[in-house]
Amino acid sequence: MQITVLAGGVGGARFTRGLLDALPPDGPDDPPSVTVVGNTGDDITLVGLRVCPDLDTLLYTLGGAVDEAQGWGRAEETTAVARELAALGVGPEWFTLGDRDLATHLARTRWLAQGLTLSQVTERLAARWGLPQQGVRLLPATDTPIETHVVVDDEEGGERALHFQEWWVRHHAALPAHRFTVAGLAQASAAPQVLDAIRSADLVLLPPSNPVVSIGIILGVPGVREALRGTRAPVVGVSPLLGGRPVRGHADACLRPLGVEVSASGVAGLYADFLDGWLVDTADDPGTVDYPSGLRVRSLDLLMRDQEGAARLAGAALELGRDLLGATAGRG
Ligand code: FO1
Repeated sequence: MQITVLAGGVGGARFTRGLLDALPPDGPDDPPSVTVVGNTGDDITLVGLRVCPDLDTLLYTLGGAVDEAQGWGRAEETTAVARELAALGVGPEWFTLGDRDLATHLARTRWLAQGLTLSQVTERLAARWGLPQQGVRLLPATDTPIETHVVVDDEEGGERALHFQEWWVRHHAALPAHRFTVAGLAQASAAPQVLDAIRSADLVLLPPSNPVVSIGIILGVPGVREALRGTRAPVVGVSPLLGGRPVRGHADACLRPLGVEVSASGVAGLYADFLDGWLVDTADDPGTVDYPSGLRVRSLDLLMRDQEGAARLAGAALELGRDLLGATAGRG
């Protein structure tokens, strides 16, 4: 079974790990294969190094090396280099690059400088973290460098653009965003295998990642939205909002500037042109909430409290996908 997942950072990584736990054991003739298309709009160049936070969160989480409490960065991390850089007054103090994490950025930057594409770099990093052995292929949404910027008020009554990470980490998304722009997106093309992974999938899944700055960026890569509209695979998503609130992060602060209702239904509307199934929390049960017509909505406890919870949620997404495939027609 070929499954393609469009993922952002922490929520996307935890869901994908749950998916691998929930998939039936490898059928000898049909080993599951999961292609994860990772958001690269969070990417930032710091102290001359290319940092890809969502790709690294996926690598570390699926590779069993993530700091579980934070959801990003390495377990057992140390910060000797970051402290030395701070003493030297180098690099923003609001974004900490741990010692082990730095090796990833040094290797990626070195390989990019040698002419490898981001896809090729990511393939090498995925091999180091044993993703192929799990039947997982990790692709950046595009090999073209892109960066999400957030337009906020400046002090003179005008506007200024912040790198997404500065808005998200330094300001905790508290500066009201007028809009989001993605430098480089217009010139970007989907990374090799991305569009094919969507078109030839048996199932496409959208984890509870941020619909604007994670999933939304992937959808903005030319060709992706058309591929989602055209794929024969059911497209099943998981609401990132429970009762109108994000579980973590600041999806609400991202939806408001777009004038999108901060709700499971509002987010479904953002995906309505390609979405077939939608998992929502019991607080947003379709019996009490209206959803776009034609959408198969199912409600359950959406919270991924731990790895087992993520597997349960991913299992529900798989089941909804199977029902949509008609494999078990007749079940409600
Ligand atoms: N998030 C923070 O809140 N503070 C940090 O200092 C920080 C550093 C960092 C370094 C590498 C990396 O891959 C991620 C890092 N993050 C940090 C998380 C990052 O902002 C988020 O993972 C995503 O970019 C948003 O989903």
